[in-house]
Amino acid sequence: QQTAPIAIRERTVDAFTREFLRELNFGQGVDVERSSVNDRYLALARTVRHYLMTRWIETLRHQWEHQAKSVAYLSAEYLLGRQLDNALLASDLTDIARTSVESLGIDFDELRDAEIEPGLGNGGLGRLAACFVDSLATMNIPAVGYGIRYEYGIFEQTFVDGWQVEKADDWLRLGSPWEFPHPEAAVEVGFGGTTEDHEVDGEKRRRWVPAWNVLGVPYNYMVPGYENGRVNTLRLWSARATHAFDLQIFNSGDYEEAVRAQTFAENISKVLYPEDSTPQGKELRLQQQYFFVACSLRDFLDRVLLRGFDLHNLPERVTFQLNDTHPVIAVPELMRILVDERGWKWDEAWAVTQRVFAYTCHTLLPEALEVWSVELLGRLLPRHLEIIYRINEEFLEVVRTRWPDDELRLRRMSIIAEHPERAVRMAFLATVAGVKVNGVAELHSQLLRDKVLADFAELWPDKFTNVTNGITPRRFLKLANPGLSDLITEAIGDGWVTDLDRLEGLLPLADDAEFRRRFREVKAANKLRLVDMLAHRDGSTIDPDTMLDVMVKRLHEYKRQMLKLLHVISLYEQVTRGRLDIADVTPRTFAFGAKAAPGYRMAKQIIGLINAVGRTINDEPALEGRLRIVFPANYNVTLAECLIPAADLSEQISLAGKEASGTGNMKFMLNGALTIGTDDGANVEIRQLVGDDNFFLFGLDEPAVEKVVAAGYRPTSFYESIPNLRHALDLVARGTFSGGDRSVFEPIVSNLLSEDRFLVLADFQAYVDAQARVDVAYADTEGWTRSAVINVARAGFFSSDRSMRDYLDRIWHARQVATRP
Ligand code: 26W
Repeated sequence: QQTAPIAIRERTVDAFTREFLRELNFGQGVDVERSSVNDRYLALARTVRHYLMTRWIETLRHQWEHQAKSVAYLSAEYLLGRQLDNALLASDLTDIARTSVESLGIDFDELRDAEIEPGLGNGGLGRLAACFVDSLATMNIPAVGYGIRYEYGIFEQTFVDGWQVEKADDWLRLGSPWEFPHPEAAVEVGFGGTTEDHEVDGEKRRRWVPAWNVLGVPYNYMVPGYENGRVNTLRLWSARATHAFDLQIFNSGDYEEAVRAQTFAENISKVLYPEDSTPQGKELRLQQQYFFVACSLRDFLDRVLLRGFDLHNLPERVTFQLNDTHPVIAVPELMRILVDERGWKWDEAWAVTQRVFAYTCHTLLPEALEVWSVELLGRLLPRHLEIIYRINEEFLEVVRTRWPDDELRLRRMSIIAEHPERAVRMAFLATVAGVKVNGVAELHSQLLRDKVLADFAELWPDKFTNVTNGITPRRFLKLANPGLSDLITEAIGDGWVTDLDRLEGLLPLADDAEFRRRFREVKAANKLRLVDMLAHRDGSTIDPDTMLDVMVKRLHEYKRQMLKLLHVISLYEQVTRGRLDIADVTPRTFAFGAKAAPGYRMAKQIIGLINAVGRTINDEPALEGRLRIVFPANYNVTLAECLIPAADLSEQISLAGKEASGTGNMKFMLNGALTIGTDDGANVEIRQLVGDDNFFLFGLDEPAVEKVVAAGYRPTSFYESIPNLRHALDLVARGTFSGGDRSVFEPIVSNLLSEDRFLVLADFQAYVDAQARVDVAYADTEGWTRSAVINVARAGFFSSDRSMRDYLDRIWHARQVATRP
């Protein structure tokens, strides 16, 4: 006999208000009059939470009873963005909540703005995970997201004299109404120690005797589906010291030492590593990875066992999707559980392990591929290292059978690299263990097959597949761009929110002058909203009547923020030297948003230069109202939601063959910006969908890049032969943007002139030419709007719902299960 969950409260303004006041009084201990904005925000969040709770409980119960196959998404990052708006949207309570709160004389928008977004991710990979859990819930797919509850998320970026300075992101400081801790369900995780043989029922077995343990406390987060009554779970783990530490205090009498040990344990989930793409091989990072993966596997397997399932059938119960290599230590962990703890034969365990993991690769940069030194792995996870060695031995046997006497190939494919030090190649381990390996855009998957993992693709061609990334239309259209959402809904109904292909219905309206006029009206209103937001946020002013040209993403040389900056510098140089009439320059606002990894020197230099150029050109009277740079600090999901809907031009200008997919490109397209971009990542697919007339393509493609590099690339030849490029670089070199001090930006200039790894100079002219085509197109207002509408209409493919369908069909083979009729 089960008790029904407490029935959902009446969906009326009065009921909502009663609940809100109860939360203020009983939850916060204040009355309305004396409540702070934070009190009110927390009460509002908890009120909305109540409405979702019944559905959450029902979903969990249903999942338990239904026994359908689940997806367990393992990701070290979830870049969630603000939760309140999304929860209101999913539960269709936005209007009720607003009316209710305003009836009490409270500013609703002020409460929404009080929320600090959980920035538990770096960039693309973390945001993708957040979009995926949204789609899984909306599509009624039994799924759980596992990850880490970092106490400090991605750092808060500030600028001091234009240079990036990082501040700790204390996102939990005002309380966190969206999480549900379950300390009673904590899981123990071991580290260090030794391995040994022992006997169980007369049989020899291997076991691991860890030297120290920590506890993983699960914190559950609701992941509400869009208006479908389903609420999935995101379970993030937080590290705590075990009671063993208390005992240590008692025994050793060294209280301080024992407390230090406790702090040590809790360090594991303290802070998100802010590097995205250059792994540092830091011990704590490996601890984080093993910590969350061990907790997650234990948690999931316990549930499977509790329901009485046989672990031999695990592949029918779950796929563990590995979000890049960060969770790959799960592979030896599952083997250890099955072989050491449950006494399975190696082959039996490997047969199951090989069927439950699938691996998504998110990069092409060789330096981004994680490797862990054997020394470190052996010290931290000695049993896992033994297991990895055995997996490698058996794998190399397979290679040897297929290619006898091919020593070179063996060395190339070995999971253990020998140089520069013995190290485990996590991407290879994932590829060997995974049922499937996927890239994140067509081009990327192709390059994985042909280059990065070519040997493996030759051995197992069927293992490789593609799933092009996607974005959730709930957050990135419905929430971020209410004006455009309403216009679309008026034209084609509201089915697009869960079936984004319906945007195709807008195609005929690209030729409708009245629709185009209203489309522009929306864009103009979004610009005003941005002007307002920037003025409040950091006091910067922008002119809403100029073209808004936006490049927002992590700062990385391969993404080539420098290419865009050189274009701006060149315009400045030509105008101030009188070689270009300012009247002939399309008025533009160049917007940048980018965080640099704190240890990435060149990236920080580039940020310094963008701000320095900004100061110069924004102060130049000749450019007043014509050219302006804005670089709001601390680009994050919240800022993206305001910037992207206002954009006219989307900059996606990475060197071809380097950006795995990009997802920002999709967000701009969906919000009616046109793209200037290279043939890279998902840009390729965007261009195929909108056609060459509605996309500004430029630059070398991937094969051409290969050729240029193979022939021995010489950046100086471009410097010498392109006067405008030379003038722009000379301006930087001469200290024009650094008060005459030539040394400040010298590293940037000399790097571009000597190495220029990402061919900025080689693509400069093509980029400038493409920008000239942008100017011509923009001058034709009607034509531009038409292209923008076509971009929106063709964006359906990039819904993360479609990505989920592809994962279901190609990798997971799980089914959708409706919680409610
Ligand atoms: C420190 C080690 C490390 C290495 C790589 C940390 C994080 C990474 C990520 C894979 C970087 C990342 O976010 N990659 C991006 O993933 C997006 C989602 O698939 C793609 O759209 C981007 O193109 C890719 O750069």
